[in-house]
Amino acid sequence: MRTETPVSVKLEDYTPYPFEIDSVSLDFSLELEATRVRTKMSVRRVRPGEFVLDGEGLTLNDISIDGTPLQVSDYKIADSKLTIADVPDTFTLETDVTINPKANTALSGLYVSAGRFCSQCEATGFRRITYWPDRPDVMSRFHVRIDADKATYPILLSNGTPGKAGDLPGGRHFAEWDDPHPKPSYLFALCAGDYDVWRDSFTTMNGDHVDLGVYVDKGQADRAEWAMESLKASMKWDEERFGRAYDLGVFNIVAVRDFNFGAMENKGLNIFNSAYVLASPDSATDADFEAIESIVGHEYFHNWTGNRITCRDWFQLCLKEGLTVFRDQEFSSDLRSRPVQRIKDVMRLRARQFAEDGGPLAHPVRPQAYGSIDNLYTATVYEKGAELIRALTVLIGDDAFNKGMQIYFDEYDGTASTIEDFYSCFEKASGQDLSQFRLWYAQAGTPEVTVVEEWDEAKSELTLTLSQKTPPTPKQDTKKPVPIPLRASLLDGKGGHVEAGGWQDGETVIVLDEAEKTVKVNLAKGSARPLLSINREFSAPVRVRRDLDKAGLLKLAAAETDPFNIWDCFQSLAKTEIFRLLDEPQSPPDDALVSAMADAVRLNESDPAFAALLTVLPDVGELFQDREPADPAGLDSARKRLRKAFAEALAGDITRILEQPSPTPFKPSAEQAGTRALRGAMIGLTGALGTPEAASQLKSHFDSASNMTESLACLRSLIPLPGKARDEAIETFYARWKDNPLVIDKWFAVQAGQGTAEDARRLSEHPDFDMSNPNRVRSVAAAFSMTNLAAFHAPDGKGHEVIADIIQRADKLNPALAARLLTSFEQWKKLEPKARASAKTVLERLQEAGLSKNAMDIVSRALD
Ligand code: 0A1
Ligand code: ZN
Repeated sequence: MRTETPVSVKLEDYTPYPFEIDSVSLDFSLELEATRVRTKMSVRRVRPGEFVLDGEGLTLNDISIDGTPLQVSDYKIADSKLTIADVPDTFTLETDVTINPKANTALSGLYVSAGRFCSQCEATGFRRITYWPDRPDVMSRFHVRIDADKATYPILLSNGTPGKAGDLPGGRHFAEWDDPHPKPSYLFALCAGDYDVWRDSFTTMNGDHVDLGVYVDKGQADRAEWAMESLKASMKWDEERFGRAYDLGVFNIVAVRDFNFGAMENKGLNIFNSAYVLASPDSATDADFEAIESIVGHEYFHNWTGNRITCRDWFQLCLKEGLTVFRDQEFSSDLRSRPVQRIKDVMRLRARQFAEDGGPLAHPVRPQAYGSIDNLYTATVYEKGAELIRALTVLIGDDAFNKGMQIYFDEYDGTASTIEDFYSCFEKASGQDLSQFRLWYAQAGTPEVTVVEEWDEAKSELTLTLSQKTPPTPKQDTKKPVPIPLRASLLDGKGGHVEAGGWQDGETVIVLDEAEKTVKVNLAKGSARPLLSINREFSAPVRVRRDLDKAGLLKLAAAETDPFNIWDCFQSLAKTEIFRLLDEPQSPPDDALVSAMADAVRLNESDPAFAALLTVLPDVGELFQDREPADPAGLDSARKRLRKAFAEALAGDITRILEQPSPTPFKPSAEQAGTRALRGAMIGLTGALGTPEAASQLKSHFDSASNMTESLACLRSLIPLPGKARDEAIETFYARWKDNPLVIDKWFAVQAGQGTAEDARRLSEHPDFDMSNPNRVRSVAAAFSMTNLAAFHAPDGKGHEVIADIIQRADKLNPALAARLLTSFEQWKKLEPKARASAKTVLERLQEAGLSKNAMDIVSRALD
């Protein structure tokens, strides 16, 4: 048995590095199985302490100080660290190591994807390339020289701007790259191979010229156009919104098929999962175009929030990630529809982060300790981290927020900073003490806010009693109150606002910063009782509990002026109705509610992207969070009954909308995407009807679809409808796209996302299933375990077994991937007894069998 119980790293143990390394030269001689890396660094002592470097899986050929080779007795290599006992105060260290990129299946460090070299160094990949103090607070100027076989690797890229290049004997060539900006090692990047390039340029607001390139597989350059457009839009947006320009003459993006995450913000050389670069109208959905735009933006925005100002240590990860997610969400809101973007962001937050916060893997946005850094790239750090920045803007106002950001950029440029540094800027800008707000970063769990209203008719006075409570989470039993900024408004029920003393334009921000708070609002004598709209635009990441019944919620939905809250009222109504249908399996869905839901869709048809969101019922993952013990299969069938009734109520509209032609020629614009989103919603509802006629309509729509959004929507809707139409669609789709891996990923995912455990197993045995490719593994395993909860958590335990088998195989190659897949078990304690027992057995079996450090960290926390 192999049990690598992770040792925990603690925030309180942080000590600064005793040395500074002003500059480093890296010399790569690329060979698939034996790459030589020669490193030369100028080291300067700045405080007392040992000279220790990190290094993992390196074969050390030579090591010298100031040109004198070290003897084996001069240094120690143990536990992935190289320690040199006696070093001068200033010296040059040279190392020469050999690494094997081809054998690197973990995709961390330097590895090979489709015969080309690429690197991934966040968080601790650089130590798999050379010996180095691999921590973000050691920042250095990098000079890189790469030599390689010219015919196989004609393009050699690294960070910064290109220097000398030329031919070498033996068919080899070399290229040099210089990055003038000091950076931590996690931002180092190298790519080498044969690519096609989509080129363009950008002139910054300072008049500087920037050469832009998107490097992709041969023959695919035109599929990089949208990524390039998104990059230029991002560069312009950061100048206009935050006054920040790009700072090098070159910005390159390289797309790779094998990548553990979405993309990586390496300085001047972003490396992307090809799923977030390549797009063409026939092969990419609107969701793909939107994701490319937002991820290109995200990585570009890191140039200021992450690269120029980086993190002191990995506990501060949210400093760059939460802030950069906030920035990319704002970018998408400005380019597309703000309310639609807000709803999508909250859907994602509730599905992923609220679930995480409510289970055994819950952790604060800035934790005090972690077992494995790779497992800290979570929805809590990213999504809740972004919500906290948004809540800060509500708390201190946009002007103080913008001022604080400028202080941050100006005062902390070139540093490795902390959350405290960041908040000091907003304290300066707003004059407010934000120490209580920072508690949000230290406490895990989603606060629950209860709102009780009392109306005094005689005094025309509304009394609001607001209270907050954050449930216990692992190692945190009690919580202190946090400041919760709730945007609020009083509605007159006729589409307008009621003027209340001190509320500007009918709106205010109530800051609930105690366990309980009472707010009295006095209205003009004789006023009718107003309706309260609260947590408008989802101003704080909390669950709001209100004493509103179905009639009250319907009335509020009709009176609401905030699109987010309109959508949210219907979400609450649908949720309550699904729970009722689960508890009363014989009872039909409530007609009045269903027709109100259908009316809301019709009423908003002029904003089709918003109307499409009104057709989406809360998914099982979200419903799950409110039921203990949770019965995913029961919730799924109750949800399907409501969805079928909803589809029946919209039958005429479905036909009418789908009879109109899809917009041509295809453009990935927000406007066209909105139209297609509503059409896609109608295709989805056609599937929910579940009749043979529906299946044949879907099949004919599938056959004539002119874009991937609709083609995939039809395929998705056909999957749960067994029969010839479905089987033919599955086959035709495969035959048409078998040479396009990104589309075949979708083909796997739609089937795994709606099939049984047997289907998931069959897909994992398909000849195109590839354990070494994270996208393909996720297209089966994550689609099944994270979006198909009824089948994954089936009481017979078969769903758990199939995923556990995939995880065990994946872990041997790629621990970060396996650990991420394991998080799908995070809700196991909430399950009904049979599924709960099966999940426990499977987790214990995995623990017993022995797993990587990353995977063990998740399993042991889940079982705790
Ligand atoms: N910083 C990247 C995310 C990322 C993290 C780790 C990676 O490899 C282990 C790769 C990417 C981002 O926020 O986009
Ligand atoms: Zn990021």
